[in-house]
Amino acid sequence: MTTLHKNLIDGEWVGSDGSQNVNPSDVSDIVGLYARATAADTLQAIAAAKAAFPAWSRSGILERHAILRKAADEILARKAELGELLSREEGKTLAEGIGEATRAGQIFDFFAGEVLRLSGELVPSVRPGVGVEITREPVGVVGIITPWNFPIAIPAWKIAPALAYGNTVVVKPADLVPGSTWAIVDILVRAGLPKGVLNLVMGRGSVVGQTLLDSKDVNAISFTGSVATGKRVAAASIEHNRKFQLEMGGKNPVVVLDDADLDVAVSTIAQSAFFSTGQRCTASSRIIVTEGIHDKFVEALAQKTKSLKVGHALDKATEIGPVVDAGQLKQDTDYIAIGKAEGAKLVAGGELLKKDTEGFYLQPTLFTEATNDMRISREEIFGPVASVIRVRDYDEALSVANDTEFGLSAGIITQSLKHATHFKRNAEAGMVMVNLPTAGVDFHVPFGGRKGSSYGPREQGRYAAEFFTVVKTAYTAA
Ligand code: UN1
Repeated sequence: MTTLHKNLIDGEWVGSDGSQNVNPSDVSDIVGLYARATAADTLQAIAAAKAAFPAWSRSGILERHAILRKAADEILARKAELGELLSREEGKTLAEGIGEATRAGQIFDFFAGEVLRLSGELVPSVRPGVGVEITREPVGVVGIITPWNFPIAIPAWKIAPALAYGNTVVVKPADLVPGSTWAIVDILVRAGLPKGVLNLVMGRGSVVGQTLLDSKDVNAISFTGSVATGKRVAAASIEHNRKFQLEMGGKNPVVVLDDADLDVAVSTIAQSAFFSTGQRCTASSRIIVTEGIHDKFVEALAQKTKSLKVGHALDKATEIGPVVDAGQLKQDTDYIAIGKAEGAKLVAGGELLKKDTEGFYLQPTLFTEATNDMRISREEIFGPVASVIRVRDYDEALSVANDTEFGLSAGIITQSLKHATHFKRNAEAGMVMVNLPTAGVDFHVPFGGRKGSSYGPREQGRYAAEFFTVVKTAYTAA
């Protein structure tokens, strides 16, 4: 019999029935049974977080440091097992799963350190004899809503800073991948978190997510997911005068100039367009290539794309795992049909694949001769589908790169210092990558985008303090 993984509310594991978490590499493999929270459960979780806040927000820094440290140690010690769980529930390869679990451990480690580095400023007042202290205080109850594509790293990079800075949390993981979040919540509780500080409510967005949005007791929401849901988080949060942070989508450009090293161009772009099955908001989806290198590059990238080994996520030889589920697969194949109908040329992939196990297997797909006004160039596909847009020169490349509603990550492959420097300054994106994939970021520096990709302060690194704290300015007469 499969054990039921329950929700955590006010320090108690609760829930009596659950739904099955299915492996996208093999739909006959049930990863586990996970409880479904109701609206009433979610309200209880919020109430528990609210009740736990006064004590936790005043807890000693060593207590918070020790808990986060211990969690980091356990995540890192169990990275192989957690990575496997992640790959089973999400479908990215085992190497990617273990890499992501490692990243989660490093994030807890980083924020354990940040707890010990909390500081403020002491400033002289303009009035003699008066002192001014500027400090940061926790925000309160933080609602965390996470997507399915990074089942452990994204929950980690929201939960760790929330707790480090003294907030209490209600976390709702994506319905498709509850297992990884359940595992880190279990680890944190055993590491010594007091009851009510961290609450886990698994279930549907329309029930659990909506209850978080509607609650006046949720003081901040950190959300990563779709543009449509992000807009609802924003509207509901304005209503409650609540802080919110959104990380939504991307349509990330990578520019390849005539002077690019061809091997670097092909390997970095294959990596950021297709690895993790292209299911990253940082994935390269618009490959903007200048005339002189275009044909040579397209031929090499098409060949590389065809050579990528698609298969079961846990098979050691697999380079590209399955798509996460039937719904996402339909979205991907719909966009492939749209690309063809729009007149883009399909040069690699595009077909569903049959494997020994029944799963959502799709060949990595490359279009060429795309234009920037096609839907495949404007809308986020969120699958292993990328297209090449031919341009005359650097100036046209930059203007095409910036001609998008999104602005998360932008890349350039060039050996020219002049163009790399100009691109770093002029790309309208939160992150710029020179001779590197647009996806795959460090865990200790700010993450986030501009324009339609993101809203609010940056996530990760020291900059996370901006969202997870509020500033207080205190004046004292001597
Ligand atoms: C990465 O590219 O390393 O949902 C991270 C996403 C992003 C995370 C990307 N929030 O794809």
